[in-house]
Amino acid sequence: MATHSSRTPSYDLENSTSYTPIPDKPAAASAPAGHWRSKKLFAGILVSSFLLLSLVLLSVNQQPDLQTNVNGTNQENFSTPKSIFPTARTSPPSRGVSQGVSEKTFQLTGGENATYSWTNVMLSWQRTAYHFQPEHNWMNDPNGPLYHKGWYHLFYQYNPDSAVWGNISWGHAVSKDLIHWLYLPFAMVPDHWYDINGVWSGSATILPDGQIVMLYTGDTYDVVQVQCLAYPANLSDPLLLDWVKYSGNPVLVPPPGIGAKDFRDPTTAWLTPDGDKWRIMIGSKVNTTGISLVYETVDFRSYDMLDGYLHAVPGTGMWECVDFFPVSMTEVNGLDTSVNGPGVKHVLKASLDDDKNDYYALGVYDPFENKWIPDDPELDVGIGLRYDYGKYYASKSFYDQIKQRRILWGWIRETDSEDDDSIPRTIVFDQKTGSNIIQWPVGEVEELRSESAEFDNVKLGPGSIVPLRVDTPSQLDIVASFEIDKDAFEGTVEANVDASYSCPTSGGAANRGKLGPFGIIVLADEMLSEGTPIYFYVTKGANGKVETHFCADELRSSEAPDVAKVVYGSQVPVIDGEKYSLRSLVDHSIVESFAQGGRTVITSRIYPTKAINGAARVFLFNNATGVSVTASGKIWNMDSADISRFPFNQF
Ligand code: DQQ
Repeated sequence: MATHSSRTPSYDLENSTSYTPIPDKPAAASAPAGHWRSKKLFAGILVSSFLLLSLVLLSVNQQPDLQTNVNGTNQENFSTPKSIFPTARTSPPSRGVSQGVSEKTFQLTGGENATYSWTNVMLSWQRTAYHFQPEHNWMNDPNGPLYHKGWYHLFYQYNPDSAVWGNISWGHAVSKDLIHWLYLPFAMVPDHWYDINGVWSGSATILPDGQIVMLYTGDTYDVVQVQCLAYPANLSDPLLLDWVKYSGNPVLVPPPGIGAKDFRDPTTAWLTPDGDKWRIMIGSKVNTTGISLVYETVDFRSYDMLDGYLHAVPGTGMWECVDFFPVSMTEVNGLDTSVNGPGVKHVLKASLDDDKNDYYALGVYDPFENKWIPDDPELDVGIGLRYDYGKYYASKSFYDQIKQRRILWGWIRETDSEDDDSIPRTIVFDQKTGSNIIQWPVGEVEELRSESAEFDNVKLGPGSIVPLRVDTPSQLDIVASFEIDKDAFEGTVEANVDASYSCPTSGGAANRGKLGPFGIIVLADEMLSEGTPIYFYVTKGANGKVETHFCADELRSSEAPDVAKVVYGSQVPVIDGEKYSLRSLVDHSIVESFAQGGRTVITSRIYPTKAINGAARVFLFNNATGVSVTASGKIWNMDSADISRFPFNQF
């Protein structure tokens, strides 16, 4: 029985409406938007294997040319009618670089570019409402996050002139709560010989006496990567408006054996065991081995390089934006960067330039030997776990001394060039598994939750789909848990289970197994010609070995051919007795999804053409063939964040 808040009607099974989105004739594709509301739901629950079959069939062939017929027995019923898709690939771009926004251009496998006639309605919809992004133009990595005198500060790689990377400066914004942001004037621009080609990424260190040290990479006039020091001109200014570049810059140049273009992105500093020196790390590579160099300093002006590397992993290529921080194995709070000792593990993270993903590993840091040893060499940095299995790169963490938590920000790239930073996430060690971290959106994001609706014990038989009513389908916080029917689960074995199941190569939610997929579909249109399933896929072999995968399937996220559409995901640990649980933050073109409380995370960047504004829908689904699934959860509409210029005239 559904329950609900007093503010909105809940998803109510008894009064629910049926859903028949797939026409058996192309002409039905133009049915009025409200059509689906008119049919009564049999026994209160929509169990539409028919529909799931159509989802399967529609998803089978996901080449960018969506008019390709599928090879299914009901092909004439389910193939996408040619007429309902935009055909013009030659129309002029809707918006362009000159307007501060770049067009999407996605390279098809054949090498040619595909374009689509994006309308301004579609493009405007794509701009997020509660993720941080600049007013205009290009942004990339988050830089030097810190908390100072009542304000969270975020700096970011920014091109003031255009919507493509270049002329990299440090944008600057402040927030009281990590959600609502006020833009400030640039903190730093390329104006010295040592950073004239860009004020690249860097990190902040707050010294015990409150001083703030900012280290960043400068790209010199002759394109050499050097490290530079900057500091606030006036520490008593809560907004830290003015930054001074140290007159002795650069403070570090590439050491012998390191390429001039392979030496960047200094970390936050941590103290040596004696507490008399600071150490920083810088990412690099030697041939194809990714490495982290460590330097010691007393004053941040002169440095000694320590012998060897903190760590190196062959074959991982250039390590960008390295990060190194402790996590507690016993406490729930985050740790300041210099903490070490019993009950502490260290996370080493590298952003791999080669594949543009953020990889981390848990390990133990020996500060005397200056070595970090991974707990599991098979899950070493760059070959094992990722922060996020979707679009998420160049992340940086910082210690929030006010709330004793470690907060992580990442850059959410897209195939267009308007980029966002993720909702800040807390990071803790997963004390239940002992083998991964947990990421979770900061609690402050819940300030944006408004009306909600609950769904309780929705029974999803094999091949079923249930619509959930929401008021603002482009801005949602969805929490859902799923239980597989226990007896059916015990009795189900997939003798031929593919031990190498992986979301990216699985074919997506169309690929049916006995125990999955099941989950939610967001940003779908009512005909399900567009939609992004976020789901679990469980495999259980004859030997009883169970694996759970958490995936996000973008294959049908958009009818436009000029955007990337892939299936993301990875395994997620599910401990005995746990339900399968997910949370998805839907914010227009960004969907951040967290499985099992944040053990596995996927950020999708999707560009629907129909499933936008009021036309978007949300569904629960179970496309498993062998088991029923029961779903419960809650959906909140999310307000927009206030992100605007700092109102200097009011102060
Ligand atoms: N972006 C910065 C570099 C960094 C890269 C330049 C990662 O410092 O290595 O914009 O996205």
